[in-house]
Amino acid sequence: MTHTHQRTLVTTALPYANGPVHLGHLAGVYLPADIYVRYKRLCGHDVIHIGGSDEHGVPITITADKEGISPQDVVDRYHTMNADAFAKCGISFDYYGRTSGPVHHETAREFFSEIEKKGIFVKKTEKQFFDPKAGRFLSDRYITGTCPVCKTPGANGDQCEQCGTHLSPTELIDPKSKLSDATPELRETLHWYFPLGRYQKQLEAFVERHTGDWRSNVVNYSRTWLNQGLADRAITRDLAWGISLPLDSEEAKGKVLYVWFDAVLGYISFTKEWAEKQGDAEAWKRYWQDPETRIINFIGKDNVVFHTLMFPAILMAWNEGRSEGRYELADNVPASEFMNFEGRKFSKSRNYAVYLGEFLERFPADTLRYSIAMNYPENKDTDFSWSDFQNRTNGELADTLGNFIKRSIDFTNARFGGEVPWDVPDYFLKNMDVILAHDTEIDGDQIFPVLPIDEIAILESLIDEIGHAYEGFHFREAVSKTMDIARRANKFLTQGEPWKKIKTDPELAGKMMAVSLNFCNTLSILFYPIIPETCNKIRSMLGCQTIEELRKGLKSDESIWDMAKIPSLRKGHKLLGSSEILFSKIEDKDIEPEMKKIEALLAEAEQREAAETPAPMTFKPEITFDDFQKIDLRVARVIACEQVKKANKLLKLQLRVGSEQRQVLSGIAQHFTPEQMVGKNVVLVANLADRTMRGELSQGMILAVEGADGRLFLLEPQGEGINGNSVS
Ligand code: B3M
Ligand code: ZN
Repeated sequence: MTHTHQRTLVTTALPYANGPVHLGHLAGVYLPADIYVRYKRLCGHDVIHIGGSDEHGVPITITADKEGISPQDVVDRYHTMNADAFAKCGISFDYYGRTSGPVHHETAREFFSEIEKKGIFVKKTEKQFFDPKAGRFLSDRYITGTCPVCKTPGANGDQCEQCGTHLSPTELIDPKSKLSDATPELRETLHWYFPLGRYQKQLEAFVERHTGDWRSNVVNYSRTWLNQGLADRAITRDLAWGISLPLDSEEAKGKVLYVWFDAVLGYISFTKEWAEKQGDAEAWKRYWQDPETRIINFIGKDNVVFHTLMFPAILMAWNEGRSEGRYELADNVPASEFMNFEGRKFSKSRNYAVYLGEFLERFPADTLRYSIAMNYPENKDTDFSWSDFQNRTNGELADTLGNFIKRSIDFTNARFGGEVPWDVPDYFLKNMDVILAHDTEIDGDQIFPVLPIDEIAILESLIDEIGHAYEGFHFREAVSKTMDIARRANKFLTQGEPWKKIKTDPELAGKMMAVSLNFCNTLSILFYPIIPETCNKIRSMLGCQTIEELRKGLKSDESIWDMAKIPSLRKGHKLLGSSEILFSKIEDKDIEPEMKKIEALLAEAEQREAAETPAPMTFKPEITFDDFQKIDLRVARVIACEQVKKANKLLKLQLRVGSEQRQVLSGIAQHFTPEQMVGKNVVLVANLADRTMRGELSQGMILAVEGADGRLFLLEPQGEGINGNSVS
């Protein structure tokens, strides 16, 4: 594994201070990042975790208007709420900043000035609605009117909620300002645009360089944008809330930076604030301007292009023509998929969410951290549920881990005077498989029970595997392998039955307890990234320092992680002498009110969906039966499939249609991999004129239907002996 001893800067997407963070945010971004940095700290690596609140943007001003308070009040409320919830959840930020703070305003303006000075921005005048009463330009969301499509009043400037049509505010009939009820006027306004296209080549090279080590979703989203060609993006807004432009000119008046332009720079501002707090104001440069540092941006999939294209482009613009003070680009952008809850997407606007702070008022953080880590949406959306939470807490945390630790400690306290009764040989933990599987002798004694060999792996290599999984951001793999070790330890104790052996062979029972206690110590290290509070409780019962105390006493490159591989509790080591229950079980009655609440939310959502009259159906003009008969639809089978080079939407399919073979190009590459396609039955329009796309011949098309959230479903006929037959 390369890189492991380098300096690492971890950032997490800055949640808008416009609402409480929910479990979906935690699962996709903050928990994995925290697990990662805790793992790195255990290893003794130089790592910091920088996060904070995104406190600008139009939705915050809308909330403020709705509640009749100032935007500052809104962000103060949610910044505090979210920082508290994260702290309660054990998310160990080295710094949690705010984009409304002075250091950030200064940093963002410095970037703007630098890019302005170099003449990189493009200025363009456009017509935009202006509220003459309020004296303000209006963003789309501030305009309402009658929908031009379904004629319903109260449509928004960007979309009609009644019929779902996407609108631009100028299309509304009888537009009104939401601020004052005035009829808005179109006025000319000037905006600064960032010419992303200027960095097209550099950005392509950047994405290319990381293809292979970045997740495929990250590469794919970025490529889709790159392939369309990068356009100019407006980076200023006519808005009263945000970072005003560092220009005195008349034309810059009343304008602020577009929220995404400033938000990504928050990572840098907050690192500066962190450095200041360390008493080493220049320290931030080690993390941002040293090629030896790895920068990792944890985000959700909806934020990918801002981090792989826009943020890097801003840094490229800064770096242009500079030999000093150059910023480094991210090494990895681990973007998560989404974690759903009880089968549905979290949605703040639809009020379908379980909020982190509220959750932690009822259940301990570690139970949540563990259950969510096991549901980490690495490559696909996952689903979390109350029953999942209950089962994992009761079965894995309480019955397996908790039970093993408590029995080991209680039995030692009761029968061995609270002391480790034996010196476990160093090689022991490393060679568990051999020892446990073969009833092998240690020091001449046949001591341990036989376990089936496939149940046991070599502990040291298992610990290394877990470390590799963390380094590769494979959190579910790491966590489940960690629980496997607890399972093995528990089995060792359960099947070894020292409580029986103590009557016939107390020395053997003592050896078994010494092994178990060292397992407890090992687990208190290995589980630390996932359930830190519990691990320190275990360590206290074992009479050991907390992980944080232990870290303080070590040199920076000494690895606590590696200490999990050796039995460090020697003979005579004194335990605390008492124990506590680590996880209380979750009874049905504990989660029943929560389930009821979810049911109510689901019912509400369904009602809302039913109430939203679907868009009026518009069908194509009538055709005759003879017209229909002209279309030759056939069942075909995909026998080979590949991605079309340089066309990330297109798959090239080879189809078997009865005795013939056809080649068809289909724009489904973002929905299906070539591997998924091979072997499928599809419906082929067999008599469509040939076409050439991207220099490749396409002989027909295959049928599919779009579902919710833009998902695509193929028509896949089922049945024996249907290949080549016509569909009618
Ligand atoms: N606040 C969007 C979001 O919360 C945005 C992220 C900023 S990261 C610099 O999804
Ligand atoms: Zn409408």
